[in-house]
Parts: sequence; C-alpha cells; structure tokens
Amino acid sequence: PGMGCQVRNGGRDMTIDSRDITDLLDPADIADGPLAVRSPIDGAPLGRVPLDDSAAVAARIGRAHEAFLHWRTVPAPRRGELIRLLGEELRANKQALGRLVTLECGKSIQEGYGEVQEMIDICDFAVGLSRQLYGLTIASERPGHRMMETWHPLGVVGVISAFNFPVAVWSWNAALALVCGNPVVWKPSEKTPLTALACRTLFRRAVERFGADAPEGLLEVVIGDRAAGEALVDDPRVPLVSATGSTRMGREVAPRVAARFGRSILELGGNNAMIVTPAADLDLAVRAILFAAVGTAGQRCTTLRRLIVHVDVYDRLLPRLKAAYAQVTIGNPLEEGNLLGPLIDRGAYEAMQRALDAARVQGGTVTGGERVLAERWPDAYYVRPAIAEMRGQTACVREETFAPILYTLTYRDLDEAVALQNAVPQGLSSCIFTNDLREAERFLSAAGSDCGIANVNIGPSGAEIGGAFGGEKETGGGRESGSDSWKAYMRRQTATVNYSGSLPLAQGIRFDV
Ligand code: UN1
Repeated sequence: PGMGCQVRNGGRDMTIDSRDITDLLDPADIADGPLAVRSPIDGAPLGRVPLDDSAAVAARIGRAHEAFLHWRTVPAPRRGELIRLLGEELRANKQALGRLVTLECGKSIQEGYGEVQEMIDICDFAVGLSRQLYGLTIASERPGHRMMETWHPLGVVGVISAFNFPVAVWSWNAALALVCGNPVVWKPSEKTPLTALACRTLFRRAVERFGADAPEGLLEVVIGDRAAGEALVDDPRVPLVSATGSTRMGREVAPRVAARFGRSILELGGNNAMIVTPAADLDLAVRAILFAAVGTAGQRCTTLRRLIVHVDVYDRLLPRLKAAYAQVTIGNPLEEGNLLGPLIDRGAYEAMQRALDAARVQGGTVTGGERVLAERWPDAYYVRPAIAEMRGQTACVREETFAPILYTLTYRDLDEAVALQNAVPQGLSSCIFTNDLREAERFLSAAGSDCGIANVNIGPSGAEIGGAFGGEKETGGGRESGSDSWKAYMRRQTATVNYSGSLPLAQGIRFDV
C-alpha cells in the first residue's frame, strides 16, 4: 500500500519564462556548445553550453593568478566592498536567481529562494569579516622583541560544487575567499552550469560598480568534464581546493591535491540521524523530520536519513509521521504549493530504487518510493518519499543514497542510540529531540555525537551560515561558512621583530665567537 501524498498533476506545463534565462545570462554564455542542459522538472532543454578543455582551464587559472597579484594588495575592507555590492546584486535578483535554481536543480521554489538568501547572508557575514581578519600579538621570551601572527592572502581558490546547492556553496567559498584576498576558479556541477553562469553575471555587475581596482580574473567559471576538474585539482597555482560532493569524488580529489602539498576543504557525504527520546515533543519532531527527510527531495548533504526512535515512542511516532508524509504535495516545484519536486535525473531514481530493493532484502519494510507523474513527464523523475522500517543498521542504512529515503531504527537506552548514530562512516550532521536536559547534554558531550553539526530539537539540515559548516570522518573534515572558517583561506605568517640593540637567541642559546 502506497503512502498517500498528493500528486499534483494539474497546473501548467513547466515552460521557461524566457526572462528567467535572459535576465541573468549572457546570450553568448548559452550559445551552441556540446553540453545540453535540461530541467529535471520536465526534462525540457534549457540551453547548450560550451565546455572548457584542460588548456582553457589552465588559461583561466593563469588569469586568476594574475588577478591575485593585484588583489592581495587591495586593503581587506575595500575587498569587502566588492562583496557588499555582490550582496546587493543578489538581493535585487533573489527572485530571478531563485527561480533559475529551481528550474535547473528541481528544488521547491521556497528552497530556491532560501538558497539565494543563504548567499546574501554569507555576503553580509563576509563584509563584516573583511574588517576582522585579526591576527595575534604574542609575548616574546626575549627582551626588546615582539612576535606577531598575520593572516595573508593565499592565492587562487578552486571551488568544486555539486548540483544540489548549485549557488550557495559557491558563495560560502567565494565570499570568504575574495575578502581574504583570493580570486576564485569555480567548477560547478555539469548538471547545473546555468546557475553558475548567472552568478558570474551578477558578480561582473558588482565588479563594474566596484571600479578600477578589481582586476579581471577574480572569478573564472570552468564548465567542463572530469578532465577539466583534474586540471583544476592538479594545478600548483591553486593552493586551496574546496570541493563539495560525494565521498567517492573526495577520495580522488584529496590525494591529488595532497600530492602537490596543496590544501583542501572537503564537504563530502552525510548520513545524518535524529534520535527521538521518550522526552521528545513529538509534534516538533514530526515537523522537523518532514522538512529534513523530504525537503530538497532528500538531496541535501544534511538530509535526515536515519531516524533512531526509543521503543516506547516508536508506535506513536510512526503513524503520525506517515500521516504527515501523506500530506506532502508532489509536483512542479515552481508552483508554490508543491513541497516535493523531482530527483535530479534518472541515475538518481535508479540509485533510489536499488537502495529500496536492498532495504527489503535486508529485512526492511518499505512504504512509498514509487515513481509518479511519469506519464505526464516521461523524462522527469518524481517519487513518493520512502520510509524504510529496518530491524537493524544494515549495509544499506550505512550508505548515503541521495534520495528521500528515511530508514527507521529503534533503541532502548541512550548510549545505544548514540552508538548507532555514530556507527556509520559519515560524520556531517546529527540531532536529538528531547526536553530532558541531561539527554541533550550527553548527546552534545565529548562522548556524544561524533558529527561536525549536532542539534537539539532542530533537524540536521538547514544550518545557518554563522557557524562553521562541515563534518568528520568520510565527510572530509573541512569547515566552510561562518565562525573562523576563513582561516583556511589564508596563510598564517609568524613574524618576530627585534627592536633591541642586541641579538639574544631563543632558548638561551649562546653562539658568540
Ligand atoms: C549541502 O547540501 O551541500 O544546512 C549544503 C543545510 C544548508 C546547506 C546544505 N544550509 O542544509
């Protein structure tokens, strides 16, 4: 028996409002090229885009490096001014860019706008930061000496981003990189090049308003395949590569960057859990689960994938959750009322079905997961969100499948729940629903969640930009966005100044002739 869900077949065919494209894209950007871009909403073509080969990538890195030589000398607060202008462009174009995000990656229009808001937020953060790239003054052990620590621009930052947050992830990296004095070479997902080109348009407008001290080459967008990505990852003129995507991708990128002693910031897979204890507010939990497991069609790195529920509340929670799932509206994500749009493509749909088959074989009971709207849009992949009730944390539960599948498990005591939550290779986000202070604090303690993000009475997704974003273990260990993540985008210099007339050596060493 399927789980209700309201499948919205009505409404107009998707069709692109031509302004969505022309407002934000230069016609030359979407001239005939080999890469055909399609909307996951109905499979319709959105345009064709030229591709960069490795030589073109090298040329872009060269331009960015030239830009670096000038940009590093522009005072940081002045660099912040460029990001302030970018934030203004984003504010003025929030609707248009949000719609384009939805067109190209299929998330609900509310989430499309939300993604642009996240960009605006990080721009605001970065503007303030541009006056707070603080170093330290350190007490020297020698008389007449001063030690200090200064943060300097690093060089060209390579950004590799995924289809699911096609613009926000770029902005977290770019806003920080640029105020830190670094140009950006950005390789977006091949599934979402148009939103990247639209961001470049907005960035260019900001640069024009900024004036002469913004060199060309502060932002280069690379649209290309694997070879283009490798050219970016391997280039020694790129001291930092910030890559968001699958753990598989990270396993290839990290050793290549390390082999040339470059640095990387990795944001890889997540397999995020929620623990629901007997002291939880179940109304709150149901709402949080719905957004975190179904939102963005389960295609966030922070999506809720595992629900670990105390045996005493499981039989109360699950029926309520299923009733809430039945209310989910599935359909064209451009229409405001629809909460669940399509998966990104056929490959994503097939991976979901394989995971659900595995769940059944591994003893699970699956509700939902069927394809819908296939007759109306044979080239688009809409699904009912699935709940897989498992008897244990089997192999399929420990893997990240980028689709709306929620695996449920039960537990008896909190240590067991925390152990289950930590017993996966990924370590991005986690949460507990409880009104019991002791349970919450145990979950947040050193012996609690092993993830980069741990929330109380909030789902695992939808983080604010003010905190550092990222996770442990196979998630890759990188941190982006708020807090002191900016330090990864700069090089630290320790300087000792001697203003005395003598030359005392550290550690009291004597070396006189
Ligand atoms: C991602 O899915 O790659 O916390 C990023 C969140 C968003 C970012 C998700 N702010 O869900």
